[in-house]
Amino acid sequence: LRARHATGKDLGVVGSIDPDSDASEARIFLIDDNEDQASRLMTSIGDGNHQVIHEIDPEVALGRARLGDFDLIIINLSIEAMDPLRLCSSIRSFEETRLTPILGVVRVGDTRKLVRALDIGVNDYVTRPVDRNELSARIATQLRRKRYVDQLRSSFQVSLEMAVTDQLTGLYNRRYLASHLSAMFDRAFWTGRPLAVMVIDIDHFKSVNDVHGHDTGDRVLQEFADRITNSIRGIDLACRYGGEEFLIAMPDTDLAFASVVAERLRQEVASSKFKLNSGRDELGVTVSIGLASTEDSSEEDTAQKLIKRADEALYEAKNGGRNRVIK
Ligand code: GH3
Ligand code: MG
Ligand code: MG
Ligand code: MG
Repeated sequence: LRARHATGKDLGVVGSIDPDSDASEARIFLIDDNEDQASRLMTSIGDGNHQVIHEIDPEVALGRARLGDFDLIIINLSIEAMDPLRLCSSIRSFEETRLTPILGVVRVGDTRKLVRALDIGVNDYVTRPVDRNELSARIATQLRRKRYVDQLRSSFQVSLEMAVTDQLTGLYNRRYLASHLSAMFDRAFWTGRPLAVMVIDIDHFKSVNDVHGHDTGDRVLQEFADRITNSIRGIDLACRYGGEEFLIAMPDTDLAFASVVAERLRQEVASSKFKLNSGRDELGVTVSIGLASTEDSSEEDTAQKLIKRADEALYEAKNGGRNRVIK
């Protein structure tokens, strides 16, 4: 399954989650204000293909941790230049490092500090003197966990986007519109700033399918969706409302301005042909557009009624001969 977001971003293939995927070549950030201990640790970590970056100054480390995109942060819990627990809790609180595993290095017997560190969100620890094999094993475990969380987050993100996206065109789907239009409508009502709705239907689209085939029809829908995306603002919400019917909700837009946008889109579609089979053929397409806005809303108006009024205007545009905008 592939999906395109309204911005044209490719969402990629929805991957399966593999917690055992290769755990080598991680970026590890070591925060330790003791040069000798740090270099001993670096040698101990040194066997994997990991890239280890050491920072001796904890204050500087705070900034670097946020920017470094690290897979694991190892902190010497005996640092003196800063309270190590404050360092850990800061790293936990930053958005960029909220989920980055932290491995503490503690002195044997420093149980009180260890308990507090674990409480703050340090994921695991090793005691000094550090056993090389134990360190490797604990690093591997944290890296595996990190990869698992990353994969889980990105596939969740993809699922979320797919649930609100129309697969063919990459525009939002009707479900997304349903969940957002009421809020846009309410906001227009409370702010007193108009919300305009544009319903667009491709003219004689059935004959595009009949003459050129369903695949060509699909490509026309995709190109038309791209033209819509290029002609609206970031705050506008464009969705595929039905088969060859699209809806654009435009906040802070009165009927007069919506007409200008609609007329520009109608003309753009009518005047520049759609390219088929990589440019060898071209197809002329026209659209009919119906408009409505909250300017002429009464008290009992709703988002659904607003769409209905735009639909009625569209119906008029069709009856009037198509390739036109009616408000
Ligand atoms: P009108 O000017 O009155 O809108 O005529 P029309 O032919 O566009 O309208 P009609 O509702 O009769 O036909 C719409 C067609 O759109 C029929 C349907 O097969 C086609 N269609 C709907 N969804 C898709 C799709 O996802 N892909 C393709 N290729 N065609 C689709
Ligand atoms: Mg129709
Ligand atoms: Mg149509
Ligand atoms: Mg239709």
